[in-house]
Amino acid sequence: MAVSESTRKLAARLRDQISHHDHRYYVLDDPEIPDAEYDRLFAALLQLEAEHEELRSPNSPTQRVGGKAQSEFASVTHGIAMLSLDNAFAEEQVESFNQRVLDRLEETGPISYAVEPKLDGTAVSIRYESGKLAVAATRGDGRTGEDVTHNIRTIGAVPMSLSGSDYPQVLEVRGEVFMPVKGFEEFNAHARERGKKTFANPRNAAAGSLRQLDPKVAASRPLSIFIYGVGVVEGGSLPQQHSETLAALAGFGFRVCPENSVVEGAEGCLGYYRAIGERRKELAYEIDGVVYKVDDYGKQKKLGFVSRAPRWAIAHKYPAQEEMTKVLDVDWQVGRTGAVTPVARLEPVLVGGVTVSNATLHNMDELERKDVRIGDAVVIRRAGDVIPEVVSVVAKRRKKGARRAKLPARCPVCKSDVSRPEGEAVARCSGGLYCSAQRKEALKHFVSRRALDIEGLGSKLIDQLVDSKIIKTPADLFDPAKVNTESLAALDRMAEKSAENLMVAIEASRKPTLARFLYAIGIREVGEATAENLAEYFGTLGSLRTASADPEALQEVPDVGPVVAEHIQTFFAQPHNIEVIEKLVGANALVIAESTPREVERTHAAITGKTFVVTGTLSGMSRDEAKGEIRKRGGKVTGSVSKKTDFLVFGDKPGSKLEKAQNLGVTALDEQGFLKLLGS
Ligand code: 5U1
Repeated sequence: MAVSESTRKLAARLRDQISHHDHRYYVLDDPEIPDAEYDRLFAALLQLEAEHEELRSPNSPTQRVGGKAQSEFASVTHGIAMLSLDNAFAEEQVESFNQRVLDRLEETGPISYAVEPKLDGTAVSIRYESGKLAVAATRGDGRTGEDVTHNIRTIGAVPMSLSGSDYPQVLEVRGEVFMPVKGFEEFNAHARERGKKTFANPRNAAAGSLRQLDPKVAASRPLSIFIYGVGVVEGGSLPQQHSETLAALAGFGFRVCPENSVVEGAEGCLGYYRAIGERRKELAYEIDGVVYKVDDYGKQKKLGFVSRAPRWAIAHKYPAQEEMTKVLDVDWQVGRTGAVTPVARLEPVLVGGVTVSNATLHNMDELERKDVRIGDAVVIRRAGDVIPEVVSVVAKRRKKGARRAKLPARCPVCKSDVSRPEGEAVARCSGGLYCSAQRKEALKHFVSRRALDIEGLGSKLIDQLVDSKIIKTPADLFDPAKVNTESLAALDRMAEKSAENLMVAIEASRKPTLARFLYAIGIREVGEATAENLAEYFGTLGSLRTASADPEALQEVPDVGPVVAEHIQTFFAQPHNIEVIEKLVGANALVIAESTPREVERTHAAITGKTFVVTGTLSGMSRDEAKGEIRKRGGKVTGSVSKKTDFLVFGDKPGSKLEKAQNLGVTALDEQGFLKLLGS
């Protein structure tokens, strides 16, 4: 049956609406409608396309979930070659570059440079014809790349159709596909948990996702893109300045890096390099440098290029985050929960300006999968605040006699049995609190900033206090016969004044909230958000203890599933845990600020039953107040964004959660939007 005009119009309207909301969400980080509303639009279009074959189109937003798998990668010849960039590693090289530009242009005044971060992803060219996405290709050798249109379509930040009407009829844009850091870390953590292969770095994650014949794979990965330039432009024109072209591209619906800017001369470039370098750790995406481009296209043309790199641009690299070194041995570290983790002891190597001599191998599964052996040459990686890790073995360099590390049968610290249940990645020491390593880690967690927050009680002091047998459990910290100014002052590098300060800090920590206390006692898999939900639900430690015998009751609490419920049950069933808790609260060592469990007002339809994450600094209330308001209305608050999150409430400096939410299709609300929701 032919499709009626009204159905055709309805499909077109739905496509326009969905594209508009994709842009608001993925490109502008500023969604207009809640998720559920978007899902309804999407489902309506899917249904129309399912009912009427004529309405299906490769550029429909429904294709973002992954269309048909390809049988091979076709090759695509780039209309204009995709250039590469020369690199500068030192300030003098940037000054020489600027001087060469001035000399060739026969100018003396400062040159305006368009500057932006250089992302560590994979370069692509995307061609639009009459405003519609036509073909997308990898860089390949610069002249010919692979057709990855099917995968590029799955990236929410890539428009299927251009906005406005003044775009060139043929427009090729160039940019970098990348996997935001948070998405990468969560992807790997998830893969690790399931014993699956992890990605070495976000760059490989992006490249690997594009090199898939089945677009459903790319659709399931949190990819994004920044557009940084153009190739072929026909049937229309763009501004004469690179910076203005970027603004025009943003106007057509592309995502350009928000950090892009214009600076004057080499000094301006170096200032930008330093400023971005300082913020490198906090950016939601990995960068390996910044790029300086002569802003004026007329000048770019005059300068031309040599071989495959333009004379008008240069990449200024930051110190590498990956280096090669040798594994001297594999040590075994015992964590708070008894997990026995292999740690590679390395020939010290400078990575990103810091000497690294140890790197984690995560767990036995990873060690075996990566097949790291003692004596191997390995690539290690240190990014942001994350612990350095062994990424891969340089197999070609393996020498005869490279030995496999063996999981010790006994805990290297307390000599208790180490067991690794069949099929599990993690091996554990069975010593519990008998094991001083577990005790030390448990104590470090107990006093940490988000737990009891005892300032000045750092890792080395805890080691000393445990090694010198002054304390064994958290309760001992509050026992004046054990921890006092004299016993503290007798420790290494502890002056009387520091001992006094520490006693004041211990005193100040005596009134934790129930949520902090529950987080501090270190029940497995009870993070801050779960601790808050438990505190909110049960109100008192006593009620939680009573309920702990009943996993079903525990699962009534938002965020608590069968695994966490079992951990809670196991924790409260251990006599030694009860003994510590009773010492802590029994003699009023700690006075826990408990509350009566709140009868949740189940009246607020927009919030009840929905899952929220709150991030960044809000101006009109604290994050805790915001969470309280959500809970009052029957909403749940969790700590990290996942597909199950309904709303992300974000304030200033939202960090990578916003990016993650954007990539997962979670509705992000700024403070105003949140207040509206509260009031509605
Ligand atoms: N940000 C950015 N990355 N990047 C890579 N701009 C940029 N420009 C490039 C490349 C290869 O090339 C043009 C200068 C041609």
